[in-house]
Amino acid sequence: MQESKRAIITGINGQDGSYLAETLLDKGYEVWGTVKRNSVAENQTSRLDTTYDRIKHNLQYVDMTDLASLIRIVKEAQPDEIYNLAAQSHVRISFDQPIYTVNTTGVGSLNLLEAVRMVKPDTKVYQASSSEMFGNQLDADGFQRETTQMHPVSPYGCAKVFAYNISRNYRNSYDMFISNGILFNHESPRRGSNFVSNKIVKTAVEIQKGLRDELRLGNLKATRDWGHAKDYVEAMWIILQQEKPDDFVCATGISHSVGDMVEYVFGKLGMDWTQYVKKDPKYFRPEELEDLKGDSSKLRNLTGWQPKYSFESLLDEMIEFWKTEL
Ligand code: NAP
Ligand code: G4F
Repeated sequence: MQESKRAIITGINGQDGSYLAETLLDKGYEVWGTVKRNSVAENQTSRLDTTYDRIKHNLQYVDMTDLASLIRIVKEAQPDEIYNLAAQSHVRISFDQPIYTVNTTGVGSLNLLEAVRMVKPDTKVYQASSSEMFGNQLDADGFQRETTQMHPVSPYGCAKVFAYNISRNYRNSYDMFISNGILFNHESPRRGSNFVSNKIVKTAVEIQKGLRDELRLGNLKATRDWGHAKDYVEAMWIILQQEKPDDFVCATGISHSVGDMVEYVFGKLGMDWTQYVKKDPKYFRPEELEDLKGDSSKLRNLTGWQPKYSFESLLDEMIEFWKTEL
């Protein structure tokens, strides 16, 4: 019988890490994961309820800024695949903590590549790249794709461009299997509640239940191409199963504004959003990425990947989650 494949997920307790752990376990993988030390240990595995019993012995404290801890887990796990998802992933917060963001999200990815190169260079590596790397650059048809120039507009975007480029450089220099998934925004009930989707849904449900009386937001005009994290972690796995390492955009191809999202969620809950939503300068960014819409033809044509969730079914699932949770 063939032995099961072994994968490490950095940032396994994040939104994507938790769904990817489920996906890989379902496919028969042995899953290892990294968590970062936190003074309140109880909350760290809150997204791992469905998988914890199967992975608890393979969780290790690792910080992306600590090369030694990365070397240790690669040595112990001897993985076939690594999914590098750990990052300071909040764009607005990257303006408050630019150096930490660059050290974790940018240099941290290089630390991982060095650990792999030193210990087990035949490991396949997935690098979690981002549509934030494009900044405000659009192709003539209004889409971003693999060939679109990258002009990031946040410290987070700059750090991700570094990680993307160093991944390509290691792939070419050392003949390593390293692929970038350039993922557009993806959400779920497990999304951090300071990202706009979960903030809108959670607060709207709280307002409906009489627990709050307003929702304070920044830019309502920005548009994003929002998908569901479950669809996108499947794409991560598909990307590492290709014959050759490469870079792929993953997106729905449909974009909506933050205002559209507010209107849909409040409408679903039977409320007039204009009565509750207030603009707050605190949530505007020093430089904003105005519009994102991805063309993922390369991934779709090569692998057949396509999303199962729509904008509406994604938000419906999030609304149902918060109605039960609150
Ligand atoms: P997330 O929920 O914020 O998860 C990030 C994970 O990284 C968490 O487990 C976090 O641990 C961990 N982490 C943060 N700093 C670390 C450090 N210094 N050392 C070790 N671990 C650290 O993000 P996500 O939404 O799942 O996204 C996964 C990856 O995809 C990220 O790299 C993100 O930048 C990228 N991405 C996300 C999207 C999206 O729309 N979700 C789109 C494109 C790319 P704690 O929870 O303990 O802080
Ligand atoms: O939900 P957001 O914070 O996501 P953002 O900045 O697009 O970044 C996410 O997607 C990237 C992929 O493109 C990832 F790489 C990154 O890790 C992260 O997952 O904000 C979405 C939009 C922005 O235009 C923001 O200005 O919503 C606008 N917004 C308006 N009011 C707000 C708010 N965003 C947040 N977080 N909070 C607000 O109150």
